[in-house]
Amino acid sequence: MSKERFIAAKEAWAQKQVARGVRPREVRSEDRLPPGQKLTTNFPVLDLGIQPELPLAEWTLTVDGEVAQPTTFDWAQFNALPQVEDTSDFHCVTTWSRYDCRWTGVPFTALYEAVQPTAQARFVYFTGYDGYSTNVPLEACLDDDVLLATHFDGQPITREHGAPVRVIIPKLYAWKGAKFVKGVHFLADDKLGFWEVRGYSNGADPWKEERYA
Ligand SMILES: Nc1nc2c(c(=O)[nH]1)N[C@H]1C(S)=C(S)[C@@H](COP(=O)(O)O)O[C@H]1N2
Ligand SMILES: [Mo]
Repeated sequence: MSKERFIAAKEAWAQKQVARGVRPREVRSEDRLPPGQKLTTNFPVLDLGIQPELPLAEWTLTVDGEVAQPTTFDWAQFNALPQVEDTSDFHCVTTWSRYDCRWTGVPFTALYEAVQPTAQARFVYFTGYDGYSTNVPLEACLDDDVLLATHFDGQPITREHGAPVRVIIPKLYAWKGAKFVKGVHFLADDKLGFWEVRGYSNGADPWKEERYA
């Protein structure tokens, strides 16, 4: 399937959800599974039909915008940043959740400290090598479970899951975490990403079922 047709099909699906009036529930789930989600033990792959091949020798991550130290990291420089491991649950808006995903990588806060955002920075706009983008309030990125992950369950992240580096923001639906991350742009004003301009909620809180705007 061509990229355009694939995206069109995904958009149609999202439109249908909006048309059906998929709305947050009245009562918030009390357990670990957010409302409207089903637990899965496998790991589905969601992408735009492109899984870019990114040799580590050519890979870079550019961090710029409202920062004192705009920086383009190569693979070695990126891996020289502090590392953490964090286990978290993964919630996709298409209703599957996966528990206990063990990620290793650079905490977002380490990147933040490296580039020194200005007082104007309030939003983060992430881009991927596949043309993807998504936007998140800066405050949400500063949680200690937010990572630019290089490893999943102790192994380098596979290509289909976003190699070599993907963003993980466990408290939001997974579309807010860019796979194949290429750029992290600190912004004063919010700028909607790929799915956000196509009707997905900008809030994306699974516990509030913020699926579609
Ligand atoms: N670059 C990029 N990142 C992306 C996506 C994408 O299509 N491209 N899809 C998002 C969506 S909708 C989800 S649910 C997760 C899926 O991650 P997975 O394929 O590892 O399950 O990645 C998110 N990040
Ligand atoms: Mo998703």
